[in-house]
Parts: sequence; C-alpha cells; structure tokens
Amino acid sequence: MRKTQAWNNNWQFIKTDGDFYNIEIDESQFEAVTLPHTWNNIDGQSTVDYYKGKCWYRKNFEKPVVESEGRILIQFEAVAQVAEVYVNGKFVVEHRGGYSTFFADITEYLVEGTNNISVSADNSSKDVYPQNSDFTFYGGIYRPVTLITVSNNHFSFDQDGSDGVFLTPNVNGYVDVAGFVAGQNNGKVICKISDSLGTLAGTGEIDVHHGQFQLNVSVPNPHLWQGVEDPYLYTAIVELSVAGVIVDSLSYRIGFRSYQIDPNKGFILNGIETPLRGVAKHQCREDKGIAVSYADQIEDMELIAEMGANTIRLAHYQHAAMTYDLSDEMGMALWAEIPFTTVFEPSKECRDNATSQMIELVRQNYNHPSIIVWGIGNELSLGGESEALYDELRALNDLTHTLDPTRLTALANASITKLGAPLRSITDVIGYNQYLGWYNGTIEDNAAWMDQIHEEDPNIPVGISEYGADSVMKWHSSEPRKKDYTEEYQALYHEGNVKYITDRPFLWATHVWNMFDFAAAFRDEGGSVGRNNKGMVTFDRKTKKEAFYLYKAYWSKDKFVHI
Ligand code: GCB
Repeated sequence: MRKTQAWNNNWQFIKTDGDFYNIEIDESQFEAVTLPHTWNNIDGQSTVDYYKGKCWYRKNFEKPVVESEGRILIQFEAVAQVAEVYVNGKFVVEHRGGYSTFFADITEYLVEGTNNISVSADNSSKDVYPQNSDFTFYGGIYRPVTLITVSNNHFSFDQDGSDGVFLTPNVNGYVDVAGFVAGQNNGKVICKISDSLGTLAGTGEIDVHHGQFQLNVSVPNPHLWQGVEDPYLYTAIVELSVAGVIVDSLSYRIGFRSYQIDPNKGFILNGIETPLRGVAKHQCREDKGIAVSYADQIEDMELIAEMGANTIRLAHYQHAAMTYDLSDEMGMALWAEIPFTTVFEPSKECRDNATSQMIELVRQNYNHPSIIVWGIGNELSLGGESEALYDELRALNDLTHTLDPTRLTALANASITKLGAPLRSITDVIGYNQYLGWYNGTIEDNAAWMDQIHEEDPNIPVGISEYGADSVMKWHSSEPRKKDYTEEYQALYHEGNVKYITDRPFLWATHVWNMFDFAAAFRDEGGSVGRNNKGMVTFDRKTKKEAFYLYKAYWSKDKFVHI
C-alpha cells in the first residue's frame, strides 16, 4: 500500500554552484534548513540584484522500507526554476518549470543503509518561462517535499507530475473515472464516492486493460457545487486491487457543476447567472518570499473571502496544491494559468516550455471543481505581435482543449491589443489588463472603455483580468490625485471601477490587481523599493487598505467591520 511521509526536515543548503551532488562532500559550508525554503526571502523583496543562480540542497537518509518490488519516489511540489535530482552521486531527473509538481523515482539508485539525495535549484534559467515579468523569480525548494512508497502495482506517477487518475463529475448524475496503472496489468479499479456526511453515494469497478481504465460511477441527483454560495464536495476513493488485495488507494474531493460563459450574461453556474468578481494573487509574503506555509495560505484565502470575492486569478504560474484545495472548499472560481508572459521572440524553447507547463498545469489540477478556465498566457502582445506568436498560442489553445475538453480557455490581453487582432479570438474567453486612471487615462475613462470592449467583440465573452492602482501606506492625502501612491487615491480608483463593473453584468469575470502587495524586485516607486503595491492588503498581511473595505461593502454579505 501507498505510504506518504512529509520530507521537509533535515536538509542542508549552500548558496553557490559546484559538484555538490558527489557523495563525498565537505558539508561544513552548508547550513541546515527546513522546507519550504527560498534563498530570496530577504533580497527578493528589496533589490533588483537579488541572487539568481544555481544552489544546492542535500539530505542524508536511511533507505525506506518498502514491500518487495515496490517503488520509492520523492514528490517535489515545486522547485524554482530548474531542478536536477541526484541520488548517491547519480543523476536521476531534471525538471524545467518553477511552479509545478514532479516526481523522482529513486528506487534503482538506493543502497542499503544511509543514502544521499542532492537537488540543485536554478532561478537564472533563460529558456524556462517566465523570463521577464513584474515579479521576483524566487529560487529554492519552496513547496513541500513528500517521500512516497508504493507497491509495484500502483496508479502511475506520470512524467507530467500527475498521479494518473482523472475524475469528471457530470451534473446528470455520474462521474467518469479514467486513469493509468503501472506494474501488473490485470488489476481491478474500484471507485467509491461518498457525500459530505460520509454516506456512500455511488460505487463502481472495472478491470484494468493494458495499464488503463475507464469507468462510470452513477451518483443520482448530485448535490451541486455552487461556488461560494454552497461549495458542496463529495469524496472519491479510488482503489487498485490485484488478486483481491488492495494495493493502492487515492482520495479526491470532487464537485458536480456545469457552467457556460455568455458574451452578454457572463458566467452562468449550474444555470444561475453568477458574475465573477474577485482578485488576482501571487504566492509570496514579507520575509518568507514564496516559501509560505499552509497557515499563510489559509490566512490569504480567508482575507479574500472576507472581502466578498468569488473568484481568483492565480497569477502568473501554477499555484500550490493547497491553494486549489482551499478554493474547492471555499467555492472560489479559479482562473489557473501557466507562466507565459511578455515573450519577445517565440522560439522552439518557448514552445517546448509553454507546452510542458500547460500539460503539467492541466494534468496535475484536472480534478479541482474550482478551476473554471485555463489561462494560456498574459500580455504576450507587449513583446510585439507576430504570426509566430499567434501560431504559438493557437497550438497551445488546441493542446489545452485536447488535455481537457470540459473546460474553457482564456487569455489575458494587454489593453493595447488592437481591434481585430487574433489575440482577441484564439481562446474561448478573454480578459483585458487595464489600468486607466493609473498608468494612463482617468478613472472615469473606464466606463466607456468597458462598453467599448463589449461592443467591439460582441460574440466574445470579455472580462477584466487586471485593474488596479498602487498605494504605499505611508502616503495619505485629503486631495488624492492619480499616481500619488496614497491609500485614498487607490480607494477612489476602485470606487469608480467597482460601480462601473457592477453596472455591466456582461463582464464574465473581473480581477482586482492584486489582493496583496507583492515582491517585484525591479520596482522602485512611491518610495517603496522591490514591491508592487497594488494590493488590497499589505505585503505583511497586517493592514487592510481602504479599498479592501470598499469591496467588502460592495461584495460581501457581511459588510461590517469587526473590531
Ligand atoms: C500587468 C501585468 C502584471 C503587473 C501589472 C502591474 O499588466 O500582467 O504582472 O504586475 O500589470 O502592476 O503593472
């Protein structure tokens, strides 16, 4: 049977490159660290020359006990940006992509007794995306690591970082369960689905053929997942048995829901028009950088819920598994995306990397009811529009539909994207990043602009994937003006926008940029270095800005401030 063990303690770290995968290494220069860890937690939030390079982590461990012929794997929930894994001095696997999960099957590399694992992390890579964007590219093993032991027959761990089981609940009362099995081919898969009280709601089983299976489990009259109003989840336990003995078991929380996105009526969830109004977010906070804890993630999600949001754009990369889990539980509709922003020269490396990142995003997160759209890119026109870029995006869009025929695709366009430009019609829905009243124009300009994007593309669902203004908490004014970085101007900016948005239900989704101030090392503005200050809440999460309360008043059912 599968056993998992958190593997975050007793790591050694050195902030430089070298042959640190060798078995015989003087570890006196290393420092003891606990994961999650980043080496940019301080410099990444303050200076443009934060440390980028290849650094090393090492850990000595006893060979885990595993059933005969079982496998021993290490699951890395993310290593930024390029990782190489070595065991006992031998290369095991490389992973290119700083925000997604991968497995290292280390079974064949182990010896009896004490073993060593060495992992390099490199945040300076030029052919892994993003290469250029308005946020700090942290380095490190900054999400949890898990040791997994399984018997030889198991649900397969794929190169795409998924665990090989894909569940598609249908509101008509069934769940499609498909997947892959490694090891012996003649097992049986049993799926048991229970409601939130633990009562069995449906069960089914099927024989495995050639390492694959597909079955249909009937769940009559399912209780629907209705976003923040009623985020009802079922639990699906999927078991693999061989010769009547259960050899592997996985558990998922699933939700039954259907949706459409209409160019005039916006987002419709289970037949109910549900305007998506919310925020975008990065994964980082003061002093910890990107290496945040589970408690930090819960605090972030609770702040988002308190503001009354019902959607999150998880910018600009794959987020932690716990973020998707919490969104399922809280009913947040998600825009989930790959790190593909502002590309200047679409190249073969660019295509390969965007493709592998999309495969990982979709396959690893397929089972989450909260995910509504897969975002294929952000502001790519800023690097210049070209046929090569359009081809790149068309290919990515087709790939995404093939990977997941049940969901829609989205693209976040820069607001300068021209009328008739292909970037407006490649994906199923689009959003615009618009900063009228901040970088240019006036707050009032937004009303006419919102009507314009609808009139220009009446058959394409349009949303606002970003809008925002900076405020640095030390600045205040009784006569707030554009770009004065005051909390008061930021609140005025959002007051205008929230009214215009409320009056325009055709906007399928709107996302405030950003829920939290975040690290953007190259920035130096408003007297704040290394920070994008467009958050509703400060980087340390200690202060809710005035605009936070404004949205709470508009969106939340609980409009009062608790003192
Ligand atoms: C954008 C980008 C985002 C930036 C934001 C800003 O359009 O997509 O990554 O952080 O603008 O604050 O300028």
